[in-house]
Amino acid sequence: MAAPNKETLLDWYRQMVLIRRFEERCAELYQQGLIGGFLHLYIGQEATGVGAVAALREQDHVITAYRDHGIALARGLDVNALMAEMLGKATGVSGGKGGSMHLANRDLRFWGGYGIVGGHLPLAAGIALKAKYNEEDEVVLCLMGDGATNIGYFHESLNLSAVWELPVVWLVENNQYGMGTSVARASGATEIVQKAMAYCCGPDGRGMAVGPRLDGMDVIAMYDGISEAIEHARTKGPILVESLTYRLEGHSMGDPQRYRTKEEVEEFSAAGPIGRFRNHLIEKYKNIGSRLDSIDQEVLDEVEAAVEFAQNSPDPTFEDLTSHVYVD
Ligand SMILES: Cc1ncc(C[n+]2csc(CCOP(=O)(O)OP(=O)(O)O)c2C)c(N)n1
Ligand SMILES: [Mg+2]
Repeated sequence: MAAPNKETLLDWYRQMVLIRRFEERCAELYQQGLIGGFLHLYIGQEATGVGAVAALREQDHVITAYRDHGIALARGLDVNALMAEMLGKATGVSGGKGGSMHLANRDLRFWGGYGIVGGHLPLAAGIALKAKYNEEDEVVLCLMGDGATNIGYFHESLNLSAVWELPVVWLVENNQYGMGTSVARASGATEIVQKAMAYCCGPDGRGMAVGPRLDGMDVIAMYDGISEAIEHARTKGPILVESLTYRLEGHSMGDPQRYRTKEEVEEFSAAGPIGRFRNHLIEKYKNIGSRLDSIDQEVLDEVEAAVEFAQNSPDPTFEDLTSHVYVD
């Protein structure tokens, strides 16, 4: 695994800032009533998504839950088409019919966001089974929340991936809460990687690898850890990895957040992934400040252009809305 060079690091910085600004703008549009349904922000978790997705090769697959904007942006989906999807426009990545929780792009092998907690895990196992069956060199990265690890689908999917030695990286984004419930109140094991132990020790060494607990606020640590996990999945089979991260906003818009203190949020905010990476870059490269400032400005302009594109886009027609619903 080659160490990322300066341009790669700057690109990761750009991606993290893009996710942050894109979502801040989405929150405003939601409050103006221009985005409907639910809106779950990824703010605070950017380093996990950007570092993990950067480790994927073009032929690999990625799938996640409803907190999916950051993964979509990191996988390189078109910013205009993503914003258009948020606004339910015909030019959106899912034709305006999915919205925030159902971003996807088949060409980029991003199989989407899913609203049923744990519901996409069997799909991830299925994609991995297809790759294995066809002897294709492809790995599936399946992201999920800590809450999803208490769901039956989690255990069924982990079990099958171990039995069939599927090329899948199960990545738990432990942001410490599932809605308003802390991990300690909902999960028997609070070190979530330990749940892989139940599927680790099959005959002939077959089974799930108990992966590392990664610093999910450090994009480089995420890239390194997931790169190794992908190599493991390619050559040996499934692995469960945990990212320790934090959601800085509410579960979704309008969450009064009575389950945690302002001080706790402020503490994590001060050690947030973007500021931390910015400081790292400033320490590592002399005179990079102006480069970072211009990236910040370019991203702001890009997001504003995407909002304009989305607002000027047509709504889906009646025919659009009634297509892909029933088989003719
Ligand atoms: C099967 C199912 N049960 C309950 C819900 C309601 N629900 C939506 S999100 C959520 C919390 C999930 O938490 P976690 O997996 O940690 O993801 P996070 O929101 O923290 O990213 C719950 C219980 C649901 N969508 N699906
Ligand atoms: Mg969670």
